[in-house]
Amino acid sequence: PFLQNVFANHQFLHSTVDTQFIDENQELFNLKPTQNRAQKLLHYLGHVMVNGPTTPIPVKAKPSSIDPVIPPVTMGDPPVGFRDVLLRDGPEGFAKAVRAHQGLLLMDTTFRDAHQSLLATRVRTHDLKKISPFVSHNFSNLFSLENWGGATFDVAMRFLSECPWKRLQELRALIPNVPFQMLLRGANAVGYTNYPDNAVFKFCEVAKENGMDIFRVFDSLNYLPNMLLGMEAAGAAGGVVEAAISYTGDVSDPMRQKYSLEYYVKLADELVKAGTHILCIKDMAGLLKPESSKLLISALRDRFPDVPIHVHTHDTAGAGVAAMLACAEAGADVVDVAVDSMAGMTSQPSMGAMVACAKGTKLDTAALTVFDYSEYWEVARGLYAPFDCTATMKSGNADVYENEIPGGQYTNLHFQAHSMGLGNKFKEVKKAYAEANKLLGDLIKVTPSSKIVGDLAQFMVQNSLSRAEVEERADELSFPLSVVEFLQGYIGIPHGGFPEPLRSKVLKALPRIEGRPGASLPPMDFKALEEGLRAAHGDDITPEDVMSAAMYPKVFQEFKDFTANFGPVDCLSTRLFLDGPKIAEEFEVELERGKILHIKALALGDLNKAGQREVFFELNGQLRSVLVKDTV
Ligand code: 3PY
Ligand code: ZN
Repeated sequence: PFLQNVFANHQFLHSTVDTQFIDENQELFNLKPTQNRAQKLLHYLGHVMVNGPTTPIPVKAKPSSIDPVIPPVTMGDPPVGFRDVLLRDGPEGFAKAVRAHQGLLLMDTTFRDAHQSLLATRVRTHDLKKISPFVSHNFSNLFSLENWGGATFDVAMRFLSECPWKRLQELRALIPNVPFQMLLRGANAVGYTNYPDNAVFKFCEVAKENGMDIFRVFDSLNYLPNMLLGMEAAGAAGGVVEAAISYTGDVSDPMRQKYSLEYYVKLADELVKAGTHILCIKDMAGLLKPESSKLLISALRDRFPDVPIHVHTHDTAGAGVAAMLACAEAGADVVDVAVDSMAGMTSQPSMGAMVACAKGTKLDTAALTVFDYSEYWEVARGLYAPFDCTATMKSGNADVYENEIPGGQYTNLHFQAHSMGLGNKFKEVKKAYAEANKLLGDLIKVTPSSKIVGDLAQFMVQNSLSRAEVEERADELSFPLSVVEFLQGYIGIPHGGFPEPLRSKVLKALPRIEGRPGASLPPMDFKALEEGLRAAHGDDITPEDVMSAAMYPKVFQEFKDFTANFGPVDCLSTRLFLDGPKIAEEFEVELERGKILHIKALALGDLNKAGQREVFFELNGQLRSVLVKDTV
């Protein structure tokens, strides 16, 4: 590499080389990082070849050996999109333009919720980037592309060993014209628990600086003070505020009065009063039916004629397209879909189906090149076979109207139940989930309240406890910590208050938080956090890193340690990342634009006395080897 740098040097090639040459061309010595990164990646590949992937694999399946074909993209700048409107007119002008738009607008969830629901959130930046220019050129009439937040922040670092901020930056550079949308868990930001207020504000500020546009803000209990905090944080950052009411129950069922039409309209009143730019109904479990959609959305439309309404759902029962069409007919401006090959079941309803159903009506979505996009994802999805829920889940299920389990959690619980090897376990868990929900007072169930109900359900199944038994023996049972903390008030106050006498029986003398949990948390000291990170990981800590550590201190540290050891694994193709190369396979890895490594896997050595294997590669024509401990 040193000689390559020398020979590529313009002055070396074209002028006299004297002793000044070295002084003036210090970049010739920029060798170590590249060499280090390359060697570290060989170490990673060797490790995967010997021990299998570092990320846990829920399904015994290999990534497909077929690479997705990237559909051609026209030359030149992408067409003008809604992001151009947003940049020109600001959030209020953007909201006006959305409201004034003729026809139905779509948000594409393929980059976030669809794979969170179907593929355990495992889709990597590598595969998102490849299709991004196509999205920018062919989907400029999307309302937005949901590509960040929710579980993706945590999973990027924890399981994919990649930086979530880098994903955002790279996608932003490739898609300048379509608004980006993220899911913000209100006072829980992108985590599972309440953070100090200044952490939520700072998080939104850094997200906006990195290219985020629209912040869908929800709270897992629809607890208004938490929602207002998230909305303020997103608004102060200059983002579009999309306050989301999490939907549960059934407004068309007179027997389900806890979450009635009045309840939703009253909450919407508060959110509109607080200045939300867009109002969202977040149907995380896919409970909206055509009739309830009509009732709810027309009530909101009548009450707020000027506020854009956006509806999110999951297709778990299979009625997603019907429900979203009913929402649109009742006056919703935007509905959520995922591209066909990443749609259905616990994901969003199909984009292609929605486009076709709306075509030629007043809801027409205008031409979208869905089929090429779907083809890409159909093949790309095969790379994620080790995480694909369809390995065990063969269809959706209308029993979701009874258990009300959110899409992503439905898939997770299904995986878990099947990994226990008992065919009927899932049925039992679902029944227990519904019972646990009743025990806790019939909650809104979405991250993290859904995890609390899920934990209680698992606890009931493991200990063969019925709802009546839990109620009776509440003062002597060792409940999961998440349940105890919920009852203490750690995530806020549920609609209708805490369940009694259960709460008193469980908590006894334990402290209770009054009001909004974040209000009693001391502010986070970012300066001290940054200094600690510099001491631990060196000086190249960025403001984005500080936010990652603020959200997930341990996960961030493990991610940094992993990268120090194994290099930038996000540069590897998904097959290499998950499965490593085959012997004699030759491939290229682009470390950064123009910096390409040519690698060939040569051989796997025998086990030595220290329990290691030597793995041999050719790197840019030179023989290299790494020693890997065999832990299998
Ligand atoms: C999340 O919080 O990640 C969700 O997708 C909730 O629906
Ligand atoms: Zn969702």
